[in-house]
Amino acid sequence: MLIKSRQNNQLTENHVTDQGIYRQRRSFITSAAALAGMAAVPQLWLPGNAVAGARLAFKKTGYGQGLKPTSRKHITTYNNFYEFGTSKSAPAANAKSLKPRPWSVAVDGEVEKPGTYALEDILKNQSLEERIYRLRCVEGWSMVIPWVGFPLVDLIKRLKPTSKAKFVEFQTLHDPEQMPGQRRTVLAWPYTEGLRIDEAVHPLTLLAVGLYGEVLPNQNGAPLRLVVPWKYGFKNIKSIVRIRFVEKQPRSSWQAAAPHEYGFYANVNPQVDHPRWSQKTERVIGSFGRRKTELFNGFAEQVAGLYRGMDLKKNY
Ligand SMILES: Nc1nc2c(c(=O)[nH]1)N[C@H]1C(S)=C(S)[C@@H](COP(=O)(O)O)O[C@H]1N2
Ligand SMILES: [Mo]
Repeated sequence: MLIKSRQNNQLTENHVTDQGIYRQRRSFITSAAALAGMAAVPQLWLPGNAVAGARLAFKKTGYGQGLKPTSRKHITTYNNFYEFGTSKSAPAANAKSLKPRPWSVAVDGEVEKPGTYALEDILKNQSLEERIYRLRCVEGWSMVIPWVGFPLVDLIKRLKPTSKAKFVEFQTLHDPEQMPGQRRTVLAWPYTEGLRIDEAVHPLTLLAVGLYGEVLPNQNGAPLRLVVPWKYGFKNIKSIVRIRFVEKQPRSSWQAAAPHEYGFYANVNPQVDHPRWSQKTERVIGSFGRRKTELFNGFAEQVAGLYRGMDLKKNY
């Protein structure tokens, strides 16, 4: 995959500083590892003041190797993030007011290690990887995004949910100062999503902190957002500040807004239409034409077992 380098006129002082320090630190890590006679472990470089555009260290994976990533331009300017307005261009235009650092995530509910975790602590010793996944929006379009993140299960294991934890609920920041779109009640804020616990610990499920090898731009859900590649885009909740382990199925913001249109499961399924439009095909952002939508967005082999015996038309 080609990572387009940032043009000089787009570089801010912060970028230069971050990247300079990053390079120094990288060479230090590499030589220290060499001294110790070990292979260099991919290290995370995400200091408290990292800004969008700072490079991340990550390992490549085989996920999505055959897919052609959508351009960085499209990924970062064609967004759904209603906290910054309801048009596709609004998040890129308005998300500068979000301050993704310092950041913390509150963890509560049915869990042995509740508490408020600083982003740095969540990411400490956590190796990052790149996975290329197709994001299929329920509105009928898709794009291919090279995410940088880590499996949600890594965090869940550290938090130790109790046996009563059957679901995980996620919430986005609620702060109209930083998120001016929240002054209008287009959705019930904070944006809320949920997964069944077995979906949450599935190895495909990611927490993303970057894309195209760099710290997440605000409009894509900085500093931490969920990516569940076999579900419609709206499950991929952005800018997460709270994770709750619960016994009962949470109600997502979209379910609350229009329960007949948006279900809890929201699995990508060309055979189950949205009440107002077909889900059989999708428009590919950044190119002409459409493609056939795949069951579970192409991951049927890996996830169909989670839904064995369930009526997918009822559990949409
Ligand atoms: N907090 C929050 N998360 C959100 C949304 C939102 O409006 N608010 N939109 C969702 C929808 S509908 C989609 S398609 C994806 C889009 O992610 P992207 O802009 O990074 O491509 O984010 C999802 N996560
Ligand atoms: Mo979406």
